[in-house]
Amino acid sequence: MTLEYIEPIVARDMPGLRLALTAHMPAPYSMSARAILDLKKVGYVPVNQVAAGANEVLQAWTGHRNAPVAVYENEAPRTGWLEILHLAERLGKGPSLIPSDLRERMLMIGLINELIGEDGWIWNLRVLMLGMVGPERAAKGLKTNPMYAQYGYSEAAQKQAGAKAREILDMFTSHLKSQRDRGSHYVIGEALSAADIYWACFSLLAKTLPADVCAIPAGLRKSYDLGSEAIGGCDPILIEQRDWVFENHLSLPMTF
Ligand SMILES: N[C@@H](CCC(=O)N[C@@H](CS)C(=O)NCC(=O)O)C(=O)O
Repeated sequence: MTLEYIEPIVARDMPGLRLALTAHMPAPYSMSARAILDLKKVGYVPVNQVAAGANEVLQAWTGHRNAPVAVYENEAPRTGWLEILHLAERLGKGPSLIPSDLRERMLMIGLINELIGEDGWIWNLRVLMLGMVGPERAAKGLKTNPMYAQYGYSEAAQKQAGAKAREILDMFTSHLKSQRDRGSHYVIGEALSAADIYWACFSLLAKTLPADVCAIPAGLRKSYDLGSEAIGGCDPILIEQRDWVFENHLSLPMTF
């Protein structure tokens, strides 16, 4: 089952929440924004963003070329995971995905930021993957594919990317192990939080899901797998964790 994406030219004049998504692939920033909104039972109109495309109309409407972009009524467009999470909390219902305990909240925000924020695990993994085509093609990419410049690719960045990504993933692994030792199956404290959802969605970059539950386009699957291998794979606890979250709090197969 695929999602029905509305073109930006139509969506910009619609009311309510419009959510630009990298269409037809399990792009984790987009998938996680959807997962958070779905869990909070917030409806939205999926809007088409073309991966690596110029996305002129989206850019003119929202000021952003990439995804996700959440536009609620006539409010300013939101693109960061934390602002989209806060919007979901404001518009949605059910238990909060943000811990009420201050220390847990700080830990959750810091941890998610390390995993998916700028210069975090996924950011560096992406730099690594963009460079996997070799320096010559990557140099060409800097001129022809907006993702290279937008996501900080350079030969120098690529050289450091693997170690930076590894360090963060190792930190997350030891954090998860200490949670299990404390008897909790959740990433933060003893309840479901946004950290569980982000990890599940982004875990595809640690290990892809089987084709029957996630029909990733072949090229993208290869690139995700090679990226993960390049930093030495991941501890099984990270995969057990995401499988458990999918089983208990999210649903499969993934649709996109
Ligand atoms: N705005 C996000 C980052 C979004 C992002 O990295 N999006 C990527 C991954 S889904 C994307 O749109 N890629 C396709 C493209 O750049 O065309 C943030 O600040 O956390």
